Amino acid sequence: MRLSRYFLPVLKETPAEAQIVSHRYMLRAGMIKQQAAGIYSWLPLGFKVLRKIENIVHEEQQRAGHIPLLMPTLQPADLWRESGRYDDYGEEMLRIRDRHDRDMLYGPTNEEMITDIFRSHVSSYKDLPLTLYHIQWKFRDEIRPRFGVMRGREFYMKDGYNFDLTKEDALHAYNRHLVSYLRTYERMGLQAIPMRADSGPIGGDDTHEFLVLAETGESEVFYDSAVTDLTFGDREIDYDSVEQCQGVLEEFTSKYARTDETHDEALFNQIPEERRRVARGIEVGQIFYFGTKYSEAMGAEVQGPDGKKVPVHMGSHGIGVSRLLGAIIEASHDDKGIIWPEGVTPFHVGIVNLRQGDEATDAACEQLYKALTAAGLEPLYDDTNERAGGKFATMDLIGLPWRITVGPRGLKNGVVELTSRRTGESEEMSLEAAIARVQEIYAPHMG
Ligand code: P5A
Repeated sequence: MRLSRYFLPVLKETPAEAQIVSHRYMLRAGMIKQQAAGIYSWLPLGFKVLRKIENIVHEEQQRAGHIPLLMPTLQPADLWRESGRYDDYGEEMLRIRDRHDRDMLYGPTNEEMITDIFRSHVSSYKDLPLTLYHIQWKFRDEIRPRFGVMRGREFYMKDGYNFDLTKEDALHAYNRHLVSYLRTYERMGLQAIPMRADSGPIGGDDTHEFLVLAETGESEVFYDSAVTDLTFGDREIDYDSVEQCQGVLEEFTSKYARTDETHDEALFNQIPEERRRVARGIEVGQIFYFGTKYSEAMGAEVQGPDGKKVPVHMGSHGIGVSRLLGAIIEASHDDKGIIWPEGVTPFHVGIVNLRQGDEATDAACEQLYKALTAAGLEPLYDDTNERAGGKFATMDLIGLPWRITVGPRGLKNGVVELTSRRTGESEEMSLEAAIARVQEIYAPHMG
């Protein structure tokens, strides 16, 4: 993309309403625009990152064997009357009446609707196990929407639902989700720690939240510092293997890590003092096992091997896709702006032309731009007439992890400069070497 033809409405001033760094940078970098409290337009740069995150979530869900579909944002109230949650959900539910006076709502989650789909089409245990998921907008009329996309009213969520014949099978689905979430967050450059949590209005006893440690996080968390040494890495997991998934779950959840809702001071105090941590975290996902709560209420039954009808065991699993943008920025920024991890960056590399209009410099930038594009990478070429300082400031703000700077002086010596946004370190090299280096950096992130 050439910056002169892009739509990147960066702000010079820091917007007064933004209290935390991710919100400030998302507004300043022209990624989002607030349209009403907790409701945002996603401007091109923000939309690009949202799509990258969404794609990683899709890939990892499907790797784990989960099947995508798409349910609507608007739902009939009657489904929620069946589960009993229409009244329970309270003020957070946005209730709408259509022209025929029918009660509708903007879905805050989809347990009821997916259960309805299931009971309409599945009647035998032979069709199990089954996990369906979608990535769709949700609405929760939060009492205090704040921190930009972090606590929105309209927000983008991946929500998945498993249907199993037995509790054991459903617990395997739970474990499988935990494993696939670990992998999903790591691909985004995030460490998200699974913590024992409280199930709230979704219900059930078994639940873990995934938290990214950040001072601005809304949740207070308590953990054994040993959990932060764990990484999923590039291990290959057979998601059908009960033992393997169980093994990973035990590895990642056997150390103490809890949110304030489930915190147990006596247990916490058994950890050696130097490893006890009290911190804050951002909840980027949550998984639940709730058994037959919805299937019994809504008549989602299958015929078992003995011919008898039984309600299915279910769980649900959510990832805060739009919230993740805020969480990643909270975890990765400096005082100049965002520092995107390679896995989610909106453009792979920025090209800064130090002397727009200089024939040799323009030609070298064009050559770079074309070669990077041909290699399947997406460069953002600042071909505007802005002075060099302004170009650098914009690149630093929008946070592309790599920048290639091209100027007449370097070109005379046959070099351009490759700079890491994270370390600030620069290296001079030939144009060809810079292209090869950027390709090499992104090789692990290309599909
Ligand atoms: C699991 C999927 C559920 O709703 N039902 C379907 C279950 N879980 S949850 O924990 O309530 O939400 C899942 C994730 O969505 C994100 N989230 C939000 N993001 C932005 N703004 C909000 N107001 C908001 N509320 C929830 C969180 O990341 C949460 O973990």
